[in-house]
Amino acid sequence: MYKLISATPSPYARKVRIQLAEKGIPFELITEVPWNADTQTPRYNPLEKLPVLLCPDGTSVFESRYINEWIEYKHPATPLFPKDVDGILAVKRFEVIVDGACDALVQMFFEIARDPDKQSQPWFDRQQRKVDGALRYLSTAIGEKEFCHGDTFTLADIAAGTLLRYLSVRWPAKPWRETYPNLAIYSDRLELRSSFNNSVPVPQIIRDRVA
Ligand SMILES: N[C@@H](CCC(=O)N[C@@H](CS)C(=O)NCC(=O)O)C(=O)O
Repeated sequence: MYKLISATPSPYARKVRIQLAEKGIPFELITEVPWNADTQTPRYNPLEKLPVLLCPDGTSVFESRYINEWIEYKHPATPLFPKDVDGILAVKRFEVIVDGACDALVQMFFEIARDPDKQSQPWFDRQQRKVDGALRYLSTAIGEKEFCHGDTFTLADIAAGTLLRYLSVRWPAKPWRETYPNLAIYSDRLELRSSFNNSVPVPQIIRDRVA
């Protein structure tokens, strides 16, 4: 059986959890705090990040977007990519935007964890602009539709949905729901799926100093 090294707030890990659940692939969930010194993540990923998918043959797969694609190739049933090339590329475009926004949010999270005299407002603002840009993009691209692409649930929806819920959990003061009511409706609808409902993000306490 697969094992997935995951963290409870991680939008990256949640993408893989949701994909595995949507496809009905059983896996053992291993919950870690990747920022703590005793994480086992570096044993399996030279980049020291989770999620990491541990395969029954002892190999590991890492980098969420690559894991998602790897799973699509290895387990094609219940496809989460469209069939046509243009559709696949359109879905990947959503994934790129969402991962970029999540990366910016992680930067912001650690920027404000620094001692006050070491924090950089211009750096924080730069990251904030990326998140704002991604939300603007998603709001326009999704509009009032049920799904990001076409009329089926794809990896694009998994990505967009995880970003939106991550915002609510880690950055509850950000008024994205008011600014983009269409995204709030879209997110709430996705969260009704059992794959989403069973993987609701929860903040973690980071014990060790990181920044
Ligand atoms: N691009 C990576 C980002 C993963 C990532 O940043 N994971 C965080 C947890 S949410 C992590 O493990 N960080 C530890 C580190 O960067 O040292 C992916 O998509 O998998």
